Amino acid sequence: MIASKLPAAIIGLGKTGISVAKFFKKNKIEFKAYDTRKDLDLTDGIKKNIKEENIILGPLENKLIASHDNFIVSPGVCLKKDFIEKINSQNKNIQTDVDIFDSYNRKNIVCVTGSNGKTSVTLILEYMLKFLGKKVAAGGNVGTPVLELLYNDYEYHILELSSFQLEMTKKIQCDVSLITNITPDHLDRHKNFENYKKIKHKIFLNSNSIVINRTDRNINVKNAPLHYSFGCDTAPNKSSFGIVKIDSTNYIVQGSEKILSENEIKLIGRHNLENICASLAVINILNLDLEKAVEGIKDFKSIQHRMEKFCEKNKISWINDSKSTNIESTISAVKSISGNIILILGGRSKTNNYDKLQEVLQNKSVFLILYGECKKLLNENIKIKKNKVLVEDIKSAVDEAYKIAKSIPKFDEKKITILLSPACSSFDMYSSFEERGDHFKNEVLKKHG
Ligand code: UMA
Repeated sequence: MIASKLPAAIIGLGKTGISVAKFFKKNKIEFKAYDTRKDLDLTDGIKKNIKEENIILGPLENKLIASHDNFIVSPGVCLKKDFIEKINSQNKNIQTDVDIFDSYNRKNIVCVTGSNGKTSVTLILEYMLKFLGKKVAAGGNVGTPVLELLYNDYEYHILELSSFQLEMTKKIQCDVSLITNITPDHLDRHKNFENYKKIKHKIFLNSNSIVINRTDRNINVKNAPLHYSFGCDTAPNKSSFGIVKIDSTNYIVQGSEKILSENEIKLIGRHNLENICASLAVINILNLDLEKAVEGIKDFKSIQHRMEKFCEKNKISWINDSKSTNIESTISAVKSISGNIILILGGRSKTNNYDKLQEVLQNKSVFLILYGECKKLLNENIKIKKNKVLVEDIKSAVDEAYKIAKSIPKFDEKKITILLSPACSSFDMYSSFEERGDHFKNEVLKKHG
């Protein structure tokens, strides 16, 4: 795994870096730990796993780089950083926690990536496998660093891998891999869409079999190994899954056979039907009990921060979809709701082009509340003339949303949904989308729950 007399260097002391330090400590591998943030608070997790004399904060100088052969880099560290260029120019070995996981040859590994829906598919798969009585764990971008999975004997490992994690990972051998969909995201880091697509496709490189979204033209697979497919259209054969609408009800089909109706599940939205299709394709390829997995998913409730209906009172439903940090994800959220929608958008913008979102909003009964760093940009770019308010923060957005909901005339029988689906990242005010979602839920429950 680490073949060198010099200590390894861990870069980044967030969740990933701490998990690598813990793993090295357990396996008696010498290391030093770096974080380029000079004022980093040494958390309990850091102090517990790393001796203070082995922690170096601030810029990573050439002299320090020369004292290591192996660098284990956290996903938040970008390839363009000058110290990464220096490490490469000194021909040192850069790897990730996923590479270390790979070197342990675990069995039954499913890798999931995609611009949207990857966490949902990961959690749905974990749930289905548990329902089937398997010992399973999910890790990676979903929140538990992959190395944490090595401390138990799991039968199945579901790894959610983001483009950040795939970028510097050399190899991940898996049984099944899956890309949910690809739309432009994180282009500030990955330079352009072509490069982003290439990074996502790395997930297929060492996979025994793959699951393809046949309706996404950004996913290209030549000479695919054994593959099954899913999509939001009809399913072409028995090894594929799709969605058909019959008498205004959506059904999941396997080939031509209806296997699940949207009315039988608790998850909201057509995009979640697609996520279930993708997961069932994996269950099928793994040769597991598909019928039982379908039964199991009927009880699966919403996932935190993803179309999470957490409060319903006085005919008003509150939904936390803080995980929607790009336009496509917010579009799916809005499309999945009927009736009056009070939509909270805002945060740190990733683009100047909101045309596609505007198009969808124009066909809906929607009130917009724009908050945060990019509220003015959104206001200029989403040209719905009325029903739009600008506020400073989430707290004011909650108050404003409630006021608007109350002002909708009683004779309007349509249901009212207040939806936080920001289409932007949370980094203007929060350290993560989870923190933003939790704040939103707290504000709502404090006042209106
Ligand atoms: N750091 C440096 N130098 C740099 C950049 C960062 O030293 O140039 C340091 C920071 O100061 C900080 C640490 O690195 O102390 C943070 O590391 P990190 O950003 O890699 O974050 P982790 O805490 O290790 O969490 C990462 C993922 N974060 C990112 O990819 C940004 C988590 O995904 C993931 O759950 C976790 O590993 C476990 O695998 C979060 C995420 O935001 C949910 N993902 C993005 C997304 O979903 O859009 C990709």
